[in-house]
Amino acid sequence: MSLQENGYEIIRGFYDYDRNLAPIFQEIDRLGLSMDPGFAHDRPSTLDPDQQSRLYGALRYLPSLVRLAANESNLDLASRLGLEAPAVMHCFNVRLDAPAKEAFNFHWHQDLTYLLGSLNSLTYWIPLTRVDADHGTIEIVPGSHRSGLFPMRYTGNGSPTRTQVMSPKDVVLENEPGPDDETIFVEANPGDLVVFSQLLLHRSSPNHSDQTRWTVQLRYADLMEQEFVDEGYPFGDRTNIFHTGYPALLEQRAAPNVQN
Ligand SMILES: O=C(O)CCC(=O)C(=O)O
Repeated sequence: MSLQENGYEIIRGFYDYDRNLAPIFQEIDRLGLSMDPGFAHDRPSTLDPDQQSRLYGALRYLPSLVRLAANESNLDLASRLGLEAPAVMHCFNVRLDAPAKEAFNFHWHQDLTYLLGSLNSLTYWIPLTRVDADHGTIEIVPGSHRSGLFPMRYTGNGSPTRTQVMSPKDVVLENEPGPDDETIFVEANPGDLVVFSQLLLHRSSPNHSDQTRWTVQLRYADLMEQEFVDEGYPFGDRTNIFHTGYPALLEQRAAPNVQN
């Protein structure tokens, strides 16, 4: 199976646009219009930076997003992909990437390093608009999930405390993928689902088009995975990877001659 081998899979036409995705835009437009009478998700944004940041802060609360996260088809798929007891991680969000704005782009990272969850947890990356190298997308390193955790360090001062919450900017890889590494710019349309292991290396790619790129990120962890249970179900809203046994566990797994 492609997810096991490559660390990602693109399932074309997984969502019904009108039923699953359009309600998200309806709610976004309602919010945006309450800030600016000229707002529409498919028009260049006229929001000032403060409004933009308030809109961004509100997106994670959209009822349509919560419904999508808890959608039975998502959970069934997670089961088919090997999660014994799939659970929604409460970090779902909508991303907006305006043309030529790169300040919020994520550099190379593995989601597990800042979100935690189970070692087999999955990211569902869902385009609400076309994604490709022109419109902006994610660039991924196929198969990178099989190498375990890539050496990385905390970018803040000293060591992170146990309750330090992190985002991708708080950790940096010791060695980022270079020109010799095979990477792919994911190409997908609204309705398609991009599923990947939270260990897959990926980063944001710039939006060169004149349209906003809209995407949803959902994550599913496995409540029955023994390592997740043993670690006390760690989640990135209250601790960070440096205070879990995950780095050591993943190093052991990646070592030659160790059976996974
Ligand atoms: O959509 C993007 O540009 C990156 C999203 C991402 O890497 C993440 O949510 O972990």
